[in-house]
Amino acid sequence: MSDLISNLEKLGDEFGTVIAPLADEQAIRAAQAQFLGKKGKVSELMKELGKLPPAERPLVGAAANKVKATIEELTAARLNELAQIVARADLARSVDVTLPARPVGGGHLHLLSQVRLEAVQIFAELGFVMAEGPQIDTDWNNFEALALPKEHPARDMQDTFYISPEIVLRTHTSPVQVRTMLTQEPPIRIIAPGHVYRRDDDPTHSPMFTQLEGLAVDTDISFSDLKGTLLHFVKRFFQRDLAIRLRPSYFPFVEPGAEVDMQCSFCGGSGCRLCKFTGWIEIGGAGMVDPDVFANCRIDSERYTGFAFGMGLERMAMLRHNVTDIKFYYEGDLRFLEQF
Ligand code: 2U9
Repeated sequence: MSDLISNLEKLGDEFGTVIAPLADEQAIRAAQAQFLGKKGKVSELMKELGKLPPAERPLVGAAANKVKATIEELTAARLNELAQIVARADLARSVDVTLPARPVGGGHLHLLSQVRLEAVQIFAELGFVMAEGPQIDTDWNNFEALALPKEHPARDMQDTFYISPEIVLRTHTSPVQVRTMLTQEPPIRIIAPGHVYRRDDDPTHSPMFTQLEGLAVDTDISFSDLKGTLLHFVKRFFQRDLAIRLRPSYFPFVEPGAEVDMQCSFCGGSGCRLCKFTGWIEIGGAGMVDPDVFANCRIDSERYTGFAFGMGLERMAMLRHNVTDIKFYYEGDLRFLEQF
């Protein structure tokens, strides 16, 4: 019996020696398990208990409990010691508060915002002032004032998002020009950028996109002013000496109306897949403001003439930066956004 008791007592000292060099909690807990675990050293010795006469067993049991308590105390003490070492090292660490902050990954404007600001800036240099309006507007401002008749396909439920029979998500930024003419006297030179909504969805069309429309109203505005303005814009925006052409076309709010093409920026006009081997790429529409539209906006068409134009900024950015799908603009994928 006394052998067993002294062997148990020795385990306490042995445990102390084992954990003294250990410097992390995991190793200390593992050592504790080697002594106190189910198959640990204390349990192994206790297997001898059954061989002793019953009268001697309580003494050995008491010795075992004592050694268990010793091992637990030693464990707690060593862990406490380690925590203090860590805390002291933490306090000893000096912090240089004068160091400059680590740079945060720099963000930048979205490609469409950049293109929009740039376009507004180019027109501002020609005397155009930016004008803005609500994205939800009346059927009258969006369609009626622009001489878009009730039966026009654009007014169909299939093409336009109606909030109610008289309220729509604007399908173009033209209601901004209507609002401006109703509240300001000519001369007017405005550029209206902003989101517009149409029920369209494919690789080159999105239900929401960004338009840039312009309007100039004055006593002597001519079609050549329109062409000169657009030519200047294309040259500045693409930073190339590209030509433009105006092809006769019909829009209810302009007369005459035209589709605006620019010389293909990809092949320089010699013909490629992008321009379908025509050398020209369509970038928007334009024309002289229809007298009916002037009448609706209380502008005297005997005294004033004006030109208007419109283009999609997603398309302009696609052409300048070779963006192949309009969805890339809106997905928020940094691998796309960080390129610009
Ligand atoms: C008023 C009077 C006239 C603006 C115009 C176009 C022709 C045109 C399209 C270009 C590509 C729309 O974004 S797009 O799909 N625009 O073709 N826009 S004339 O005419 C106006 C606007 C307002 C008061």
